[in-house]
Amino acid sequence: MRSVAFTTSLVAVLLLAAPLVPAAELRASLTDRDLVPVSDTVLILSPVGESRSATIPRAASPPVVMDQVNMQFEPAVLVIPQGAKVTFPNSDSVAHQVYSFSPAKRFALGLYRGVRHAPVDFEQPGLVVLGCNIHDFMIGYIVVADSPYFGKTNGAGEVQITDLPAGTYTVKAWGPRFKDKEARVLQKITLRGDDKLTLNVKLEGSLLPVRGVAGKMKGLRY
Ligand SMILES: [Cu+2]
Repeated sequence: MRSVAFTTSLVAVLLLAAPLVPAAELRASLTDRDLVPVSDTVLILSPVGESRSATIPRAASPPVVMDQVNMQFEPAVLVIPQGAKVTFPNSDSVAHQVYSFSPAKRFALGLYRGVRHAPVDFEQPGLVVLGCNIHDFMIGYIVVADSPYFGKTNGAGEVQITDLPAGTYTVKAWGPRFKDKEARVLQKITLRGDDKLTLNVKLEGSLLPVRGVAGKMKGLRY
């Protein structure tokens, strides 16, 4: 009887403690070598070694949206976890024909307006470059992350990633200004408990000039 009572109270303590499990967070700020903020850039924290077991199980979640507005993909850069589904509604009055030839996901959606196609599965991590067969200038990016821990820099080049389990992570980045299609490994970090880590990263090497893929077409109307 004593052991049952002990077990019961231990369970109660664990339940009470559950909401208090510490989680770490990372704030990062990305600039180019001229200290210009690098926006619309995805940061992925991939657990390393034993830390991989900290990865939360893949849960079925509603499809993420990659819209088409004013003949641009919206958002221009979308980051999703591996296994996520994406819908590609067309909010324009003209029809689009969305496709990708990227190794991480080849697909093509027949010419359409509105919501006509079923969500697309993204099972392989990597970069998926989107185009439209009708409008060559349309370009969008889906980054399929090999980890549920990611974020995207805002206009000031800043990103915050919260609820990180303790562990060691490889920090990787990819954005439209990168010349490679592979995410660039920035560094390894180890987070304990409720660490709050700040990284100020100056991306070495040359990046494509700032113009903004979406910005290029600003003002164009049809
Ligand atoms: Cu189009």
